[in-house]
Amino acid sequence: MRIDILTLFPQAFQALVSFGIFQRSIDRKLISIDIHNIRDYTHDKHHTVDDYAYGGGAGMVLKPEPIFEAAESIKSDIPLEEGDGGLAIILLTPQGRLFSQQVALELSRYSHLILICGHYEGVDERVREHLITDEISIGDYVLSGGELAAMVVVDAVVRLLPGVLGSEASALDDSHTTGLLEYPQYTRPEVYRGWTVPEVLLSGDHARIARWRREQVIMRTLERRPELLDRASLSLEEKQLVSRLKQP
Ligand code: 6GU
Repeated sequence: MRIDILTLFPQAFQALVSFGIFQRSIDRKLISIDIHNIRDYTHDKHHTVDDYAYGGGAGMVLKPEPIFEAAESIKSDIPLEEGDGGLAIILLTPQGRLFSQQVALELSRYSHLILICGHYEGVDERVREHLITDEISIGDYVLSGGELAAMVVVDAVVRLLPGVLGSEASALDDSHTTGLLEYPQYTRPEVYRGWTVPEVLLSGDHARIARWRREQVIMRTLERRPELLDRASLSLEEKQLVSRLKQP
């Protein structure tokens, strides 16, 4: 997968690309991540990226030209055979659709993502109307810019790509991939400050362990995120467990 990020703050992405899984994935050519400074696509002496809003109001708006030119310059150097069906051009904005594991999975199927980080009061509407194919928000709160959101999206998507994680199983078991939260994990020591590991995990009885974990998954989800259970596909036994746990 090829990932291009358009931003006014390229330095913000140093942390992302120096992170272990990204560096490894880049070295192994599973992904390429290129960061582009929107300012480099301006033509005036002052490298102007924003301007006052037509109609007035507080705050500046990102100008369309540098964003279009940056995206078009990236598009023009993609090999033809990849085609356009493999490309998503995504604007990170609090007005976008809510990001989730489901959306991450959807994006992981593209061969090329262009992520555009919004800033200031907003982005000229013509960028939305004529350039981007998707708008994503990472949650109902306001960030100063789309950079952190872009990193969240890249992290969640890249770890789903084949070969990126050491063990393919680990992504499948993750919280939210199953639609439910993960069971509690323990490692050595068996007793820490007097706090013990649940006996069942030391029993060596794999069927019992599997049952305990499944119960924990359901109890945890019911306690913390009950709305997730309504959407999950549960076995009859699991549904019975939910009803039992729901009893006062
Ligand atoms: Cl994608 N951008 C900004 N600026 N704020 C956000 C966001 C994005 N997602 C949640 N809050």
